[in-house]
Amino acid sequence: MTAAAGFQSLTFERLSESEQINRSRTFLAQIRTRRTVRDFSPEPVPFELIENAIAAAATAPSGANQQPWTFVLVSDADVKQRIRAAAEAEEKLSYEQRMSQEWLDALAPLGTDWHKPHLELAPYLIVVFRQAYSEHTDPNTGETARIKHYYTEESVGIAVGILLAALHLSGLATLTHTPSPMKFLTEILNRPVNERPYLVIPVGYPAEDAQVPIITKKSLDEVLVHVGSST
Ligand code: IYR
Repeated sequence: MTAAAGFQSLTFERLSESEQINRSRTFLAQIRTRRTVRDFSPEPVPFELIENAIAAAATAPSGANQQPWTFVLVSDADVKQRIRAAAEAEEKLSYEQRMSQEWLDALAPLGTDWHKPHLELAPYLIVVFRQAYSEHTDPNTGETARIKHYYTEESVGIAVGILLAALHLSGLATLTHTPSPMKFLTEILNRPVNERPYLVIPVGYPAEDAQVPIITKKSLDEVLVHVGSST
């Protein structure tokens, strides 16, 4: 599969310090403008933007380089409609019966509820699956062996981070949607049992009147603990 075929010298572009600072500041400024969007326009999106973002995500580091991800790209209106209907059925139960008051209170500032029109409106849904393990069939004996995968949660999380950054830098809006339970995605998208639904990401342009909650991110002081001196 993906075993290293030995070693080769690293290709690494050493930048001048001023170029490093420039790139670092530019990226920070760009990524700071990312928002989770729930109001989408049905306007189509250039396909290459989606393909390139998924290709970028697929460069992520992963446990034993096993690349335990599958990105199912849905643009078919009928399939999007089925995903919306199934997600709303689960979410309605969650919001009305399964989620604790503490959870509902924590979510209240985001203004979410069980209605998920974006699952139909956004031109693309990227449904991310995590491969808990894989299978290899010996071409000679026909025997199938199960291959253990390592750190799949971390690996897919990193890939999704790159995916969201790539889509944002391409001028697109995304939503990280976690319907629960997500088993309906396996059924609708006909995925094998080793693939576990991880996240649904509607992608597109924001609606013209898109609203987002007024929220803040923690300051650097709150998230960065430095052991050592910063010189
Ligand atoms: N999965 C639900 C609820 C939800 C939960 C959390 I934690 C969020 O940050 C946002 C939503 C939904 O998608 O509405």
